Amino acid sequence: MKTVIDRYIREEMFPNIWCPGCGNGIVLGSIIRAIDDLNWNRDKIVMISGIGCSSRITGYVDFCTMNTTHGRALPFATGIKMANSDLKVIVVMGDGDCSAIGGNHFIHAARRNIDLTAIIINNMIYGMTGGQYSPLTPTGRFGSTAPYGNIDQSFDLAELAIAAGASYVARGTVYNPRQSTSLIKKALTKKGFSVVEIISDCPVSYGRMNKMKSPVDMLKWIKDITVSKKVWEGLSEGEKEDKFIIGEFINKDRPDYTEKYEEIIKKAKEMGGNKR
Ligand SMILES: Cc1ncc(C[n+]2csc(CCOP(=O)(O)OP(=O)(O)O)c2C)c(N)n1
Ligand code: SF4
Ligand SMILES: [Mg+2]
Repeated sequence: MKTVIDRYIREEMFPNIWCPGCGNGIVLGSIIRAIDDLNWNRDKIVMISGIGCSSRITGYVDFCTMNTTHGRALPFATGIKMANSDLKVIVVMGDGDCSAIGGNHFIHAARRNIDLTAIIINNMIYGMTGGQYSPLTPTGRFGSTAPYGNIDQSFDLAELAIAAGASYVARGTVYNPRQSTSLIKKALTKKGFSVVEIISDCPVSYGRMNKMKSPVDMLKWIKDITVSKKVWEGLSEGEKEDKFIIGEFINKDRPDYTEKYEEIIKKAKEMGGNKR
């Protein structure tokens, strides 16, 4: 019998490239379940990604997909949404893809509040290229380019998205795929720029360098470092270090960019090209 997942994947693209125990497949499952719950017409769904292990996701799903260049998934998605605002546009990015090379695109997409859903698979490392640290690698953690520990302060991606103007921001983990599904579902139905960061495991590049011997160890670690907002509020400052809040951060209404742009087109037509 076919599962929900089977109904949405491109079987001809399998086996996938992901290492055993990688969290990317769990996120793929959460995205598919969210879309299936919404019962959307798959021909109206466009999924865009950049480059990275996580970005391979667009190869495996039977929607309209584009695997673009590293860090540039949001500009491609912006163009598609502006050209046809009826489409449901979903962008899947890695932490490096979204917050390093694509960091500027991320804050400006949030600032414009363009009606897209960005799903960031945050494994806290450049998985595909061998474990270089990213702007989301926690301070003190190890990477192939931080053999003595990362001295950089990492971004809080959710706070960054909120400050830049996103309408919906949430964080889930691969340890809680059901919660991730429901957060993704809410993001997909939200008008404006919606962001769901999913903390994921890369046992090969991150786990090995940070003394986690197996994917199970990594999942247990993710469970330990993530807390609800309520639990967070009861923690001491020391206990809050290295912990991530999971759940919903913001859900607000603000005019989205495609609507504002359509109003401008209407106005320009009404004024027959006269600017004043
Ligand atoms: C312009 C450009 N710079 C660098 C690269 C090399 N590169 C490919 S994937 C990647 C990092 C991927 O890390 P992340 O976005 O976190 O995705 P992950 O592999 O961890 O899922 C880099 C630096 C590239 N392909 N293109
Ligand atoms: S290197 Fe890491 S992120 Fe890439 S497929 Fe392997 S486990 Fe997954
Ligand atoms: Mg990564």
